Amino acid sequence: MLIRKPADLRYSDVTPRQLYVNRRRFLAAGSAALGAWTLPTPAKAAGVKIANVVKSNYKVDEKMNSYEDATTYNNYYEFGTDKAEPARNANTLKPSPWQIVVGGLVNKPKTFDLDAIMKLAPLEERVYRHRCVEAWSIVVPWIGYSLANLLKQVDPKSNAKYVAFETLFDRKQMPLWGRAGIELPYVEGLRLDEAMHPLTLLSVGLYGEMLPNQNGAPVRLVVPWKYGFKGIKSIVKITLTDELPPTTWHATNAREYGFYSNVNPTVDHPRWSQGTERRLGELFKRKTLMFNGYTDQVASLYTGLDLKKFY
Ligand SMILES: Nc1nc2c(c(=O)[nH]1)N[C@H]1C(S)=C(S)[C@@H](COP(=O)(O)O)O[C@H]1N2
Ligand SMILES: [Mo]
Repeated sequence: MLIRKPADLRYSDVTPRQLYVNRRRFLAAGSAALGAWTLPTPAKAAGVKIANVVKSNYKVDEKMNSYEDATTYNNYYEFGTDKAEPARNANTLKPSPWQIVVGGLVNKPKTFDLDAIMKLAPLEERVYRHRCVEAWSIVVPWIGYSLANLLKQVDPKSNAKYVAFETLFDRKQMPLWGRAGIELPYVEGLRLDEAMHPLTLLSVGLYGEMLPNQNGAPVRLVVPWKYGFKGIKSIVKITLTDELPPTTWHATNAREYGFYSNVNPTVDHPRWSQGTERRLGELFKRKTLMFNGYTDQVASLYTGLDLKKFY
């Protein structure tokens, strides 16, 4: 494989998936995929291969879910609240051109366009467990890099304690927004040390390809030791702050969803157990692991914190 320095990587380095690999998906990607030198047609980034991805050691030793599982069973309320709806409805989202505005308590506020995001750090493939608070889970080969790479570029001020994230909210691109039943834009937040943790992934792709819209194109978060809703999709804004940022699910129902939302089999949701989960594609439930199995890496972030109180 041709290896190039990250600085040489361009968003336009993405190449179309070869026709014979999966004709149906290629057709879904549409005619834009025929022009390898152009940006993919906005709504059709799915099926577009990402070049120069390095394999990461962050790889769980479990069977991966299928591309089908990961891209047809989704939560993206802006495009419908049923699991099958985002895959059907998110084609109205335009993931290009795209910008993420990064500011707040930083010394070097900066706006990143997609090209800059794609080449900011070497793109890695990381196979993570991802567990939804609704007790289903999935193992996905994500593509991206540690969010810390981006945060370091804006140089957080010493009084910055939290990072707030915001999803795009555009009624034209999200015509079903009124059915979401949550306040929009979707917002999320992390403590700064959580955001700087190497496991916290800024993701631009999965299964070797750019993120399909329903998975949060063109750039989303994956925080594998927390419930899936912390993995905010289609990010347009990142703000460093000294105050606990509002988070969508906490704002919707504070009793049921906390700020931390670490995967914790000993703290049940008020309406169901968090002790077990169903891996998509499997018949029998499996035990949910503390911090979703990432205890060795993240437990030290929470020494002295009462995880029942700070759920
Ligand atoms: N903007 C936005 N981000 C979101 C959501 C959403 O509804 N809107 N759902 C969250 C939830 S509940 C989960 S479980 C994950 C699902 O990610 P996936 O569809 O890629 O598996 O996205 C999270 N990010
Ligand atoms: Mo979720």
